[in-house]
This record gives sequence, C-alpha cells and structure tokens, in this order.
Amino acid sequence: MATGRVIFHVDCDYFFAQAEELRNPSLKGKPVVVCVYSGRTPDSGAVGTANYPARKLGIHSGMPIAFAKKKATPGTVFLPVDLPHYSAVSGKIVRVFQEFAAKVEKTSIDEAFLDVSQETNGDFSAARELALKLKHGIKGKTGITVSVGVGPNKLVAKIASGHQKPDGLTIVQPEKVRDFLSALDVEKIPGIGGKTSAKLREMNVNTVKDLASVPVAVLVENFGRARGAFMHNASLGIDESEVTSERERKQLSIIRTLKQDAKNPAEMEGFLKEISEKLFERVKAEGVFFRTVSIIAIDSRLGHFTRSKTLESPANSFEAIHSTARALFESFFSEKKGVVLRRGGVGVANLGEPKNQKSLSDFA
Ligand code: TTP
Ligand code: MG
Repeated sequence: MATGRVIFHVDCDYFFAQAEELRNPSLKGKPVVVCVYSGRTPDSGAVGTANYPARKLGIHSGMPIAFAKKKATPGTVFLPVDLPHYSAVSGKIVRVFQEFAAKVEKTSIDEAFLDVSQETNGDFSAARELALKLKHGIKGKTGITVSVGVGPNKLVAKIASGHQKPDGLTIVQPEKVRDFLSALDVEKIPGIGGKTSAKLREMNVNTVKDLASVPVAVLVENFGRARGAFMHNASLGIDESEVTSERERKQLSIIRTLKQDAKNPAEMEGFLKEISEKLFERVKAEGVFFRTVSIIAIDSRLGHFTRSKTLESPANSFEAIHSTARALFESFFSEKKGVVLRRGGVGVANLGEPKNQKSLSDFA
C-alpha cells in the first residue's frame, strides 16, 4: 500500500533575538529588540524582531523603532541587526536538518520544510518521535529552540508550525486536517493576505470552514482561475507541492527570441541546435550532470509554457540536451495546434556532481 507523505515545517523562535541571546547569555530574561536601522535619523527604521519579554511589552516585528522605544522599560536592550551572525547560526541549523531528512527546502533564514516521508515510512507516530529528536538535536547542536509543524503536506505543516510557539510541536494527522483547519481564520492560510481576506470578509467568509463552503466557481469569478483554485484547495487542506532541495531547484537555462516566428518544429531546428549548444557550454563550465531537461515556449500572444522530462540517469552531453528538448518541442507543437512561437528556451535542472558523490543513487 502506498503510504502518504509526512512533511515538517520548522520555524525558529524569535530568531534574530534568540541568536543574540545565544552569544550573550546575559541578555536572557531581559526584553531584547533587534533593530533594522535605516540610518536617516538615529531612531529611524523598524523592529526586525523582539524576544518574548519584549513582545509582552507590546513590541513586535515591523514596528517603528521610535514607537518600540516608547513601549520599552529601562532594562530593554536594543541591538542592531547582524545578518552575518544569524546566517552562520542558520547554516548550522540546516546542517542538523540534513542529518534528519534527505529532502530539505530552506525557505527563509529561519524556516525550512523537510520531507520525512521515507524516514518515517509515512507513519505519524514515528513522525512525532523524529520531530522530538530533531528539536532536541537542534537545541543541542546550535542552542536554538524551534517550533515544528507536522502534516501530510507543506500547507498544513506550515500552518501547524505557527500554531504553538515558542518551542512548539503541532502534529496534524491526515484525518484531522479538516478539523484542524476549519476554525482557523482565513488569514492563517499562507498566501491569503490582508487584501484577499478583506474581500472574503465582504463575502461573509471569515474562517477556513466558511471558505470551504464557497463553490470553487465563485472563488474563480472573484479571484481568477489560479488563485480561486488555490484558495479552494487550501480550504480543504489540499496541497500537492513538493519539498525541493536547493540542488533540485538550481537550474541552468538559455532563452532567446527566434529570428522568425516558428509554427512547427522544423522551423526552429537551427535555433534549437544553437541554444542547446550554448546551454551545453554552460553545463561543461559548471561541471555538472543533470537529470531534468526542460523547454520554455513563449507564443506570439506572450503566453508562457514550460515542459520538462526527467531522464532515467544523470547525463552531461549535448545530445541529451538537444534530443530531449527536440522531443519536448515536437510534442508541444502537436499538443498546441496552431501555436506560433516567438521565443524559446532550453534548461537543465536536478543538478549534481557525480564525481563527488558516493553513488549515482544520491541523485534520487
Ligand atoms: P519570523 O519567523 O516571522 O519571526 P521570529 O522568528 O522573530 O518570531 P517567531 O517566534 O514568531 O517565529 O521571522 C524570522 C526573522 O526574520 C526574525 O527573527 C527577524 C526577521 N524579520 C524582520 O527582520 N522583519 C520582519 O518584519 C519580520 C516578520 C521578520
Ligand atoms: Mg521564526
């Protein structure tokens, strides 16, 4: 039986301020405010983040520094932002993630998704054990506390990590997703911001449950096809997007305008050979192997289309780029009858360096 996915979302607690406490333990217990000074006047700029004692005083991310100073007690410590220090701490945390999951997608300086479907065998009790070990490992190796959300997809995991903070762990099993989401405010859905939620409130939609009861056609009518479909799926806790590591995301591509618009593969043969050669030069220069070849097609009405194919094994030849791209363009033309191509591109992704790896299976 195919088992479902298990995804972790990890978000470091009051990150910049916690990283400051880490190198200066005497700060612990005092209100700490990390400031992003703009330099115009001594106090102009915004609060980057505040630790929990400072949050108790009403100081929060994004607040003008002058305003935060009005709320501060005499013992409140204001520090300038020190990104190199936070990046170094962040790098250490990512190395711990990599001990726990083969697939790690860092989404910001203090957040990442981990796909632990294989490591847990799709089992949510194993996921609880693993999440506790991960929290323990991060605390032990870096000194930082994090909040973890566990769910069957990225959307649910991300909402769950914010559910209990700091040092939280929220697990949402697949059969609990609808219950977990239903009472939440629509703004808890990542991607639904102030503007969208204001419009939803006008439609009498406040909670995720309300959103789930709106017919998808109504959402599409009000927010457009892609956003309407996204909102509908999100309200049901559906999200198929993959956790992709940086190596998988990294790609090389070349895109150019054709000298003359092309209506069939034959009319772009010379062009395709040329851009494939250019891309091959870059592949050679980078010394990488690739697993995926993709094409980009932009038609005369400026519609963008991409198609890609994953190869059975890593390749690094001109032939692999050219023949795969040609096949992709051929099927694109037969699928989109009458299309007139103005610009075209070829890309490779899923990159790796087999010479530095133990086995090619490391690509999987
Ligand atoms: P967040 O994860 O949003 O916040 P946080 O880690 O400080 O607090 P929480 O415990 O609620 O997760 O952002 C991560 C870091 O990004 C934060 O420590 C500082 C920085 N940041 C800013 O500089 N400005 C901002 O407005 C926000 C929201 C964050
Ligand atoms: Mg955080």
